[in-house]
Amino acid sequence: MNRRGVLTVVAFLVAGGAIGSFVAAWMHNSPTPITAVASGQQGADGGPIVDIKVSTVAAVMQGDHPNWVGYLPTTFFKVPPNATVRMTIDQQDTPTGLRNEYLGLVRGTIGNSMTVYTSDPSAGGVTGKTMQAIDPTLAAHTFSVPDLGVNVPLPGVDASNPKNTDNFVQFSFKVPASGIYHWQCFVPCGAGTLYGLGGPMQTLGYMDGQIEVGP
Ligand SMILES: [Cu+2]
Repeated sequence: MNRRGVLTVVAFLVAGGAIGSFVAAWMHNSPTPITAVASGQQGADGGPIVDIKVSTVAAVMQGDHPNWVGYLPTTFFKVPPNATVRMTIDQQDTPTGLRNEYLGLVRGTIGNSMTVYTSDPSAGGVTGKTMQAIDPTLAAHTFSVPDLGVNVPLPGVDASNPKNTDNFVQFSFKVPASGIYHWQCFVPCGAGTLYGLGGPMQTLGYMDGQIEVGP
């Protein structure tokens, strides 16, 4: 092979390597997760009880898509093995409604129930309402982990009631000893996209996330 042939081969190899490493870096790039906060309490099975607090908002107002609906601060969670994860979701969005009414049922949480508060329960002095289902047309989002059988419909705020700016939804669910579990919203809340299922509904960090179980 002449010198020119060798240089051509080398140029192809260098370009291929650069493209490959770019693709690998892009595919393996995931945001920093929220690390669940230890409560010091133990569940009935002896596993730790940990807390995760997130908000659902109509527009995230940051990043690449400030107008998209999303869970804040992120949808990536890290929790310890065999934990009972106690979620508190500050739900601030109005209803869109579910297409599949079955998802209006609370399933897979401790007691197959959730507790809904009209103000932050961590501030105290507020009594929650324990619920096992909501009217499917009133769902703003869901928190659903199909592999763990978890589905929680999050009631939308009442836009006609200026006092109802937040619904705080609290529930707990168990995770196994290890693994990565995908979670997502099942309300077609991606306004302006085909059937409401595009954009934020298809994108990790908005209406899709993952729960990493590990030490
Ligand atoms: Cu949603």
